[in-house]
Parts: sequence; structure tokens; C-alpha cells
Amino acid sequence: MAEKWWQRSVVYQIYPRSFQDSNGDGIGDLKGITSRLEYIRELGADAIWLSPVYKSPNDDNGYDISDYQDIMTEFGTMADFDEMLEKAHSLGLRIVMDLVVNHSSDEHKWFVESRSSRDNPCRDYYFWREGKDGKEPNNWGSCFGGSAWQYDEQTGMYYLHLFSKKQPDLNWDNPTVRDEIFKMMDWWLQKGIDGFRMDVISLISKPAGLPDGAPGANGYAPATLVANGPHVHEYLREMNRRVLSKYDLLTVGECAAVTIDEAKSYANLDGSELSMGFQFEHMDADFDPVLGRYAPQHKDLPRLKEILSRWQTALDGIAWNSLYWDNHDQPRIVSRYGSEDEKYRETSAKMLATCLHMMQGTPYVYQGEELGMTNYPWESIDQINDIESLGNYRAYREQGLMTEAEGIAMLRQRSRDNARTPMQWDAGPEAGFTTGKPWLPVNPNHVTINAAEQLKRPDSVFHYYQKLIALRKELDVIVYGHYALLEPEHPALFVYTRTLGGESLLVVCNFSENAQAYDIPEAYADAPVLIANYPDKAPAGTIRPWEAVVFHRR
Ligand code: TEU
Ligand code: CA
Repeated sequence: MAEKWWQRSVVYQIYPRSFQDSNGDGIGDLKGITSRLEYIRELGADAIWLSPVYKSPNDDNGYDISDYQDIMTEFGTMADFDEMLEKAHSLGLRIVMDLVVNHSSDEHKWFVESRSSRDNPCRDYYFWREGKDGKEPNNWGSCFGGSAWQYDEQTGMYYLHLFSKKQPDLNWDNPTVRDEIFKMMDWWLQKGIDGFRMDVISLISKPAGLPDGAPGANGYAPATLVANGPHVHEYLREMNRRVLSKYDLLTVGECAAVTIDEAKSYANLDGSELSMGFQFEHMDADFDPVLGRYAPQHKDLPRLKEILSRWQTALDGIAWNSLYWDNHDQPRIVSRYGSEDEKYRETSAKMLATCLHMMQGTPYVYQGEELGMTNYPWESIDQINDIESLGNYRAYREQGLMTEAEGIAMLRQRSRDNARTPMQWDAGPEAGFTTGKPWLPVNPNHVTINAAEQLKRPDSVFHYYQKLIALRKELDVIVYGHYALLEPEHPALFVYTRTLGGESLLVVCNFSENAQAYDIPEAYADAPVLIANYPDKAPAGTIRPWEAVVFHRR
């Protein structure tokens, strides 16, 4: 297969609300993004994944869309969007939009119509069911806590919402819904955008009859039971045939609960569905069977290595991986698998970047990850904005599964708000993000962790990411090399090779604050170092705390 542009690309994710405010209202906006495009170009990224900018009541910060073809008032106007798109393209940056079509907002005109009467033409755009024995139609739970069903007085029926009750699920089994969505997608593509990130796309095909599932710890069946449903690939192939195949796009499906076998369909290199998919296994590696994501974190490197290695080897030559640590739903990777200790924070951030960017797939850099930004030191639940964090915190408190102090400690580790504190541009007031009061507090450590300082320092995390991104452009062994894991059981070292013909890389990463004894394999003993996060060579037989080194043998 001829190389696709997205196979050698690096994508930079922007969460618009927190990236750059231009009018002092404390909320990021499109003009702010436009003013920072040169920064992204400087980093070397090729495309931008823009989290939703469409009209929304912001129950889930834009992932609840009330008009797919208009811009959220707080973010600006369609003219601002067009200006951003034009400038991005003039800088050689592609724009990938966030497509949120598993559900709409309850304020979307389709739902306003649908809920108005049982025989409204839009009724079957959504899932309406009678209650059962005076209760919800089945035992499905919302990802944000509680039941996935909301009773609606107007017509005396329940509607399905796998997320918030202001995010009713669209009925993809209805061909009119698919027609409406494909028409909207084409409208955006005609404007010249370069692709879509597809929100929870693995959930769009619900099992026939909407049957009960096995209840989880909270008594509800997890929403992921609907993942990879009976028609999901049929609908994506229809989307591909009717829309995507007419353009040269990057399409990435956010595939909650995807398996490797399913990924071979979603992300098949034959181009029949999407370019690639986000899987969650490595990010869920330290989840708790009872508390799920909202459990105190614990590191199990052999398990993380097993998961990432399985995805690297299983998809090789068949489908395409996306590579990520951070996004707007995940706590900051430096706080999760690296070190917040100033002595090692940057070293650990560079190590984590090396581990990910030397793998096969398309890497995603989430805003601030390239600076080594960290989680926020939350002190009170009143500071938390995220509907998922609040919903699960309250549910677990009500069930007596955690005290208030345990809850706050957990949110400091796990809340999605850790990724949503404003981008740290400089050491000045509000980190240069806004001249007003930011919608979410700026991390106090912006005085030391910020873009302005790092742009001036050659050994900064920013310049390290810049090197990693440039290497991907240059070396086929990074793009296509076959992956093999070494030392699978080592508790602290992540060691793997990439091989393409006679060329190979040895990647050695120390995921710990302790030096580790390790002899570089003979075959690489004299190989030149391609990139490393320490300025000098380690003493023989030792890998230093948080050290990353890549040997390149031709
Ligand atoms: O997230 C999908 C989702 O399941 C999230 O709950 C995510 O998996 C979880 O927070 C990480 O464990 C997408 C969007 O990325 C998220 O921001 C939205 O809240 C959600 O869908 C609903 O649109
Ligand atoms: Ca603003």
C-alpha cells in the first residue's frame, strides 16, 4: 500500500476551552488558537485534532452538540473558524475535527422535535422506551454515574443516554439519522477540513432489543457492553463509501472497549473503515475491578508492556495504531507514570515520550504534554468541573466506597480536569492563557513549567519532542519497523527493538526513579545513539533513573 500522509504524521490535540483565550473572558477560543498556530508548527506537528467547537450548552464541555454546523458562541464565529483553517493550511498544518455523533445535545433541534410527541417524524432519531415494572427499560448505566435512562414527562417514556442525560444517544439503526450525519460530515469536508476524530464511535450500534447486561460494582451494566455492536462495521463502511472515500483524510475512531480483532476492522490498512483507532487497554491497565478508573493508581509495568506490545505486534502490516499517553480525558502522564519531583520531572517526561514515539503508529501530543505539564493539586470537590469526575465521585461517596479525603486524593490522580487546566504559555499572570479569570484554575507550577521558558532552552521537553517528531519524518524504521519486546518481566525497564531490513533500533526506557542494572545487548554495544534524555553516556551496565536511550544500528 502506498504510504498515507498520516502514517508519518504527528497529531497535536487542542482542547479549545483551555488552549488560548483572546478576549479576556477566561475561556479559550478560535482566535486564540489562530494566534498560536506558529507554536504548533515550530514543534513539528503535522495536524491538529480540535476537540469540539460546535454550538453546545457545555454540559460535557462541547461533547454535547446542539448544532453541528455552527460554532459555540464562547469560541467565536464561523468566520473565526475559517480564518483559523486558512492560516493552519498556509502553515502546512491539517485540521482534524472532533465528530460527536453517538449522541447529540438534548437541545439539538432533532431531540427537541423527537421528545415533543410519540409520533413526531424525529421520534426514532433517538432511543425511546416504555419503563419496565415502573423502572428503567434495562439495567444499563451511564459513564457519568447512575442509570443510562431518563424519564421524560412530556410523552411518559424513557430515553437512552450512555453519558449525561443532556446527551441522548442517536439511533444509528435509523437510515435517516445516517443520512443526516453523512450530509453534515460532507458539509465540513467541503469546507476543506482534513479528517475526523470520532467520539465513542464503537458504541453507535446497540444490541437488538437493548437487553440487560451483567451489572458492575455500581449495580448497573457498564455502557461498554454496547461496544462493537452488531452493525458498527456496516455503518462505518457505509460512512466510508458515501463520504470518507471521496477525500484524503485522517480518520481516528475513539473505540472504547475495542479488542485487537475488532481493531483489525476499524483500522484496517485496506481503507475500508477508518485510518486508525484509539484503544484504551494501556490507559485502563491500572483500573480497579470495583472502582474502575476511579481507583487509586498503581503502576504495573510488565502489564503495561504486555498490552502495548500486543497491539504493536498484532496490528503490524494489517491495521494502524494510534499512539497516545495524554488527551482531554486522561490525567497527565508525567504525574501517572513519570515523576513530579523537579529533579526528574523533565527527564521522566522525555523518557515517556521516547517510549511512545519510537513505536509503530501515529503519535498524538496533547496540549502541554510537550512541556511536561502535570496534574493539578486539587483541594476541594468545589474546584472540580468535569461531569464524569463529579458523577462518579458522588456515586462512590453515596455508596460509601470512599471518604471525602480519599475522593479528593483520587481526583488528584484521576480527574479529567487534570488535563483541562489552562495551557501554560509563560510565567506571567494566568500563564499567559487569559487576561481575565480562567474558567478552571491555572496550575501554580506554570512559573517553572511554561512554553516561553522552554522555547529558549535547547534541552527542554519541548525541544526533545521536536527531535522525536523530526526523527519520524526521517527514518522508515520508525514508521514501519517490526516491533519486538525484550525483558518482558523486568519491573522497571521497558526495552524493545524495531527492525526493518538490516536496520534496527534498540529502545531502552527506565520507568523508575532508581538506577537499574542492564547490559546493552552485544549487537548494539557499538551502535550510535539516535536520541537520549541524558546529555552523557551511562556507566556500562547501568540505566539511570528515568533514563531513555535509543541505539540505531544500520
Ligand atoms: O470519551 C469516551 C469515554 O468513554 C470517556 O468517558 C472516557 O473513556 C473516559 O473519560 C476515560 O476513561 C468521549 C470524549 O472523549 C469525552 O470527553 C466525552 O465525555 C465522552 O466521549 C462523551 O462524549
Ligand atoms: Ca475567550
